[in-house]
Amino acid sequence: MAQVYLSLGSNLGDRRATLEAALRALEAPGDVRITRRSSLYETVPMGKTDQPNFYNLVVEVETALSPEVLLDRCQEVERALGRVRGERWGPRTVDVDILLYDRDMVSSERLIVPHPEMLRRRFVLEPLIEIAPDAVRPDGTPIAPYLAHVRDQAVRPVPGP
Ligand code: GSY
Repeated sequence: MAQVYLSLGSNLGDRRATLEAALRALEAPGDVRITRRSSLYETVPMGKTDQPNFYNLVVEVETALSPEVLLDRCQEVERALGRVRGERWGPRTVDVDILLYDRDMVSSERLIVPHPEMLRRRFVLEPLIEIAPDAVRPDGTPIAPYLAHVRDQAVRPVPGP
């Protein structure tokens, strides 16, 4: 079993309900099990800024799936919940990204792990460090100190339902 961190984000429709549905759709007995989940954060959009705020969270999963097959699962969930791959940085019903897959490095046409943008994004680092304060990059470098460089990006925990 591999230990994997996934980042989820939504900025269209009922963002909380969409993320809950995505988490349910990701899990399947014997191949993906969510072992930890972060709080929900409301975050200011990065990239294209004139779009609604996102809700973001990070989950830790245990999986028997290879990175590529896990990517297939993530993309199936995005499609099932209505994401149409259009504008690159535009609004999306749900986005599911693989951040870390054990301490493996993956570089294929479809997938790069660790996620190449993760260390520059507070909407990823804040929830990741909440659930995995000791997370490291494949070379063993701790990830938590990177948070200090992105504190200017606005994120706030969303109060419970
Ligand atoms: O890559 C994920 C989609 N995305 C997000 C996001 O999830 N949250 C925030 N705050 N900005 C984003 N820009 C993009 S693209």
